[in-house]
Amino acid sequence: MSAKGSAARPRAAVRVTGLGLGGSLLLLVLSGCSVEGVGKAFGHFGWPGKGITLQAHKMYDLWIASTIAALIVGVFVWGLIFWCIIRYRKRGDELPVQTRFNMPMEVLYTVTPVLIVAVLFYYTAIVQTDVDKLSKNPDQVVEVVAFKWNWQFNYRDGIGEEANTVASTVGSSDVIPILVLPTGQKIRFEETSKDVIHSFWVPEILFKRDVFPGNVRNTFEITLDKEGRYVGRCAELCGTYHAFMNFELVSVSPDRFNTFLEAKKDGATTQEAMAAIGYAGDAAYATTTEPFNTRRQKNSWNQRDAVSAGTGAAVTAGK
Ligand SMILES: [Cu+2]
Repeated sequence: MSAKGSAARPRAAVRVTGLGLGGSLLLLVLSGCSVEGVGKAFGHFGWPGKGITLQAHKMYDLWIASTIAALIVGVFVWGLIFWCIIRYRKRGDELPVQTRFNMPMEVLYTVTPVLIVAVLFYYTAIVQTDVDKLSKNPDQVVEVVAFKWNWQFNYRDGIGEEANTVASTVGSSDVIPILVLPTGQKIRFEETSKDVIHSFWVPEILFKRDVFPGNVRNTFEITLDKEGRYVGRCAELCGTYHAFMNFELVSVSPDRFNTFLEAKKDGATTQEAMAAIGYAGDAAYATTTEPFNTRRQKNSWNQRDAVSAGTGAAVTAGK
């Protein structure tokens, strides 16, 4: 008995020390020390990067920190497994000491996973609440209207269905819809669909939300903190041309955004308004994706150049 007891105690001590080390590492990581650095070194653990909104950065940190925590636990467990395999490998026909109950170990086995889950839950709940938060007075309100198979973006003068659209951009078979938005401002999205369920998704925002038809008006807010042009997609299988239901988010400084919006309000086309903020010529159109050719002949899925009519319309139509 005493031999078993003294053997179990150092092992338990090693385990507790290991857990303590793991826990402090987890805390260190969750406190945001060098989360981005670690993420970069490991290809962001499958994510597109740190994201382009304040909300995305929080989700990114949570994802990387959780993955690191999981890896720490994983490495510790793998270590124990291999240590046991080697240390207690079969050396002869003699049976090893048969043990049954070890209360401290049993308690540790139960408490440790519960603690890990609790810590993950705590940080997840905080980040989720933060990402879902709606401000009382957003700086911009954009109504996202999805339909088979394109997007319309309405710039609104207030919150809710009763507000008015002051300007809008829309996509067609020939032109990818462009959504110009300012950095550093709280932007509220209000989503509605004309037909089936779609989903608004910009991979760099690290976020997507379903767009429902009928009375459901899904909302969310973001604050962009990086300028650039990013492809947006429909992330809910909505029909034949779902895969081609793309748009482009153009993130610009507030000054340029105001110029764009004023131009649109004055009746300019989306491309003229894009030119007004320095995106002239080809740059006035989407650069991250291109329109899908909807004029293909039937049963010609693998055929290139199967255009029957309308070639060349891409630059003029759909403004
Ligand atoms: Cu869709």
